[in-house]
Amino acid sequence: MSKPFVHYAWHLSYFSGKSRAYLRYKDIPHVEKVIDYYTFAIRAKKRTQAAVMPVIVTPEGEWLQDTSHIIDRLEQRFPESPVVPATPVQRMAAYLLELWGDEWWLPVAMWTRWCHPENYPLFLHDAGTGLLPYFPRFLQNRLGATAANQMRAHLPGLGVVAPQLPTIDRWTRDMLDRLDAHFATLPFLLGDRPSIGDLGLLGPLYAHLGRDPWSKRELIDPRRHVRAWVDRMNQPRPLSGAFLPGDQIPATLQPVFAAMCREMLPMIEGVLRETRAKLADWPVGKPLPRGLGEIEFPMGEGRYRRAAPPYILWMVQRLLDTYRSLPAGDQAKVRAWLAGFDGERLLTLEIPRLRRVGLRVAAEPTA
Ligand SMILES: N[C@@H](CCC(=O)N[C@@H](CS)C(=O)NCC(=O)O)C(=O)O
Repeated sequence: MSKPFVHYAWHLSYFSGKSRAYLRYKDIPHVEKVIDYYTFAIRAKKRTQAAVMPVIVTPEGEWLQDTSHIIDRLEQRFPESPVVPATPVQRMAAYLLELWGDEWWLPVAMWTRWCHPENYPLFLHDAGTGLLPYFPRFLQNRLGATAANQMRAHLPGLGVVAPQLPTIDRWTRDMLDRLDAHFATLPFLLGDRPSIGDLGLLGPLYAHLGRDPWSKRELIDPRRHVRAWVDRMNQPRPLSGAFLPGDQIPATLQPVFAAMCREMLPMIEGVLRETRAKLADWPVGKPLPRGLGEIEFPMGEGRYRRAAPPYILWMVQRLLDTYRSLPAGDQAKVRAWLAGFDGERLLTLEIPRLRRVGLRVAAEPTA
C-alpha cells in the first residue's frame, strides 16, 4: 500500500486506546499522530461533524470517526483475523462487551480521572503539548486547563457527583476483581484472540484506569491479570489467536453478563423512554442533545442517576441489526443465552431508527 492510514489520537483519550489496539492487532499500516488543537477543533469538526478524537484518515483521504464505525469499516477492508466472532452467542457477547466498555464504564473513568487531583499534572502536560506543540509552556497549560474544564463540565450529566461516588468506587473495585479472576484463566475475554469486546473495554482500562497515576497505582497495578491484559492489548501479536471453540462463553464472564443485564439493560430502557419522549416533538433528522432527562438504574448494591445519552441507542441498534441478520436457529441460541441472565428483553427493544451525526444521533425519516 502506498500511503498509511493516519490515526489522530492521544494516550490520554478513552476511545483512542480502543482504535490504537485495533490497528496494532490487525497489523494495519498506519502512523499515529498526536491530534493538535487545529486538527481536533477545526479539521475533524469539518469532516466528521464533531470536535473529537480518535479520527482515522484513510489513504484515500476519507475521515472516519467513531471507533465502532471505524472498526466496522476496517474489518471489511482487512478481513484476516476478524475481531467479531463468527458464531452467534460469542458475536452478540462481543458487541455487548463493546457497548459496556464504551458507554457503561464512562462515568467510572471520569471518576477515576477527575476526582483524584493526583492525575491532573499528567493531563495538563499531555493535553497541553498535544494541543499546542511548539508553543510556550504557559500557553500549553492555559489550553490544557480549558480542556480539563470542558471534560469536568460533563461530570454532573454522567452522574459523577459527590453522593454517588461511593457507589461508583465499590462497583469498580468489585468488577475489576471479577475481571482479574477472568484474565487469570484466559488471555482475552473470549479466548486467545482479542475481540471487539476487549477493544471496547480497553477504552476505560488503558488511559484513565491503567495510565493515570492514581488509578494505575490503586486499581490496576494491584490486579496483575488485568494489568497484564491491558499491556497485552497494547502490544498484541498481530493477527494471532482464536476465539474459544464451540461458541463458548467463559464461565468467569458470567458475573459480567449478569451485571450487564441487571444494570446496563435498565439504563438502556431508561434512555429509550427519554429518547421516545423527546422525539415526540423533535424534528426528524435533527440531532438530539447528547444528554436528555435523568434516568435511574441499579449499580452494584446501589442505584445510580444520570442524564440519558441517546447515542447509546445507536450502538444498541447496531447490535440488534446484527442479531436480526442471524438465521432463526442462531437467534434462538442468543435468546436462550440472554434468558439465563434475565436479559432477553434486550432483543425486543423497539428503538426508533437512528442515524449517527458525529457524537449525536437523529431520528431517520420513516420510509
Ligand atoms: N463513541 C465515540 C466517541 C469518541 C469520543 O467521545 N472521544 C472523546 C475523547 S476519548 C472526545 O473527543 N470527546 C469530545 C467531547 O465529548 O466533546 C467513539 O467510539 O469514537
